[in-house]
Amino acid sequence: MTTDLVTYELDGPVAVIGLNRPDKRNAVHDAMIDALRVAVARAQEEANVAVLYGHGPNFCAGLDLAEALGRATGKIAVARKRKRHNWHVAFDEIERGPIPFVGALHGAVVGGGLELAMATHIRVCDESAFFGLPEGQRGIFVGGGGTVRIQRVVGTTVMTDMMLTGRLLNPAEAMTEHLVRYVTPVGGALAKARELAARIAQNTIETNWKIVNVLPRVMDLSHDDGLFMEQLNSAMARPPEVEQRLREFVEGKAPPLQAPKES
Ligand code: 1HE
Repeated sequence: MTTDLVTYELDGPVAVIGLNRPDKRNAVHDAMIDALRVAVARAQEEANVAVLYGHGPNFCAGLDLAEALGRATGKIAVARKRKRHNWHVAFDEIERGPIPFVGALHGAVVGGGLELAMATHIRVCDESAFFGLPEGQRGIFVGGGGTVRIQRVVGTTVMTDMMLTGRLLNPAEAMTEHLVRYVTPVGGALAKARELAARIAQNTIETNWKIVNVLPRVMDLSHDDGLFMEQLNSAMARPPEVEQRLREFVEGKAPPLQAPKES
């Protein structure tokens, strides 16, 4: 298994993971998923936060359509048993793992590329980014968790439009639809994502874990069950880290609140 398809760098508490198949616009084939999972697992062991970006002029052109054609024509064997989809496993490992991920997006963020981006917790794009779901044009359907992750964020109306018409969203529209939270000038997404990641790394590991794991699950619960889950988690504050953070504030030693700039 090669990991060259995905680059990995550890910058203090921040792991920086890059999709590295720019000649194919970082299209995702099975080997890329395997390499991504290796990088994600490593980041989850040794970093407090991770950044995910794409090498070359695009974040990711989605499913490798050549590999998909190979499967459709029987040139590439399909597994005899129906296992859990490897994209679902890989993207869940990102979204529901121990550390937050910041997505740095530019150029094409389409199809499975958008599904992958939506597995990250905060998304930054630059002005070159465009967002789309061209599955309808390709005769296929979303398969990387889009029906769950994208639909919950943008709503059924917007996702249906994107899929039926193939409409591309620009960064301003992506911001309106909550696909991204920050827009930078061209070339600025990775630096902004690293800046946000460095800020997130200052939180306790425990609270970051709760933020990325409790919030999406509470979204799926009823009012009562959601409040119960919240109570369980807020009661589960772990000393001594929490004691130290509270003491810093009470003794006037905590840094002031800071508001990250929009871009
Ligand atoms: C690819 C892929 C790919 C590029 N699979 N090889 N995704 C799509 O429908 C998007 C398909 N890609 C594009 O529309 C364009 O490539 C881009 C807009 C992303 C970039 O355009 P451009 O002009 O910069 O590059 P290009 O000339 O189109 O492509 C460069 C090379 O990358 C070329 O290969 P080459 O050997 O001829 O140089 C392309 O074939 C190759 N390439 N995109 C395979 N996607 C689990 S369900 C998820 C379902 C989906 O993701 S559907 C959406 C699929």
